[in-house]
Amino acid sequence: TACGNSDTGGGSGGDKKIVLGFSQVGAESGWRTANTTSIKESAAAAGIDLKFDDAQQKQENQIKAIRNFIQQKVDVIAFSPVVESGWDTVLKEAKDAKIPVILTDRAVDSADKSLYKTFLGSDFVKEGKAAGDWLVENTKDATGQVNIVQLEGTTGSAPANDRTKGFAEAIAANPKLKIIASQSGDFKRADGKQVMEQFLKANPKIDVLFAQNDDMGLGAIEAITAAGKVPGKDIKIITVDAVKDGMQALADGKFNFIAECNPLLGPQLMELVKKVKAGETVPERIETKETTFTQDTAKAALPDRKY
Ligand code: GZL
Repeated sequence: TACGNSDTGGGSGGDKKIVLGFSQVGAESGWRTANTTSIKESAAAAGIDLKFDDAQQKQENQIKAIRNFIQQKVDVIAFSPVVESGWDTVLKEAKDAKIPVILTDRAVDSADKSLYKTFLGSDFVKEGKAAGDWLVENTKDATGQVNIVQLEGTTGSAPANDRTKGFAEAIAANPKLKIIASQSGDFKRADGKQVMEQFLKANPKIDVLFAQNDDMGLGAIEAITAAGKVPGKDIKIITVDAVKDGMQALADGKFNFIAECNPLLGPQLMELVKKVKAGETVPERIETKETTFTQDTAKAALPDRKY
């Protein structure tokens, strides 16, 4: 018989492209933009046919997108869940349709680990702990109470839950450190500014801001400056992410410390997609490598930052 290309699907050797359905959280921050770019560029480089959906930070849009991917019979589904809970039903539908699912960036709280093949992303508790450890180290000589305000990420999201947890556990080491106000700024610059304005009105003495991403910290700088205070001096600012704008603020002395959260997950995701499509086993958890920055190390690192 003719030995032309049999239709072996997207696996190795087949000539059909792997089709990946990806549901993205939205476009809320500099981190998200960099993450989306990494995913799109890596899919193209890997020869993977990417179906990309932006959920505008709404869980119902992500569920709709995943159902569409199931209808389209994509080879693999990957997504960054905007919140931790409420995924079991749609993930069971993907499992019943025999479409493997990969979690990237954020986790889900499903007890049933068979609903997804792997979770590729950062350890957000560690990021919160790194922020808290820096503050403990840098307030050792404080005489009175150190008043902290906290801008939390999107309510119900894994990064907000876990950064809050990691930070609180770390600062318990110094009883002078007190979180006097904490509220979500939804990982957005405008919301961060608004909430910081409220914090400033309600609290005459604020010593430290922990913003759970750079964008909310950058919004807060506008509010702090408008209130006649000096960011980085009158109010110390600690953030997470280390996107370019945040690293610039750190180098300029307006931020004091950043715990990096690496958004460049694209290349690893595409390797996992190929392995999962080929039926290979993959580790159930792959933790992103990342570091932290001070004002001095930010100045040195800025010229080479990719995002
Ligand atoms: C973290 C990611 C968070 C970033 C924010 O992995 O989910 O969402 O820290 C982004 O900047 O909006």
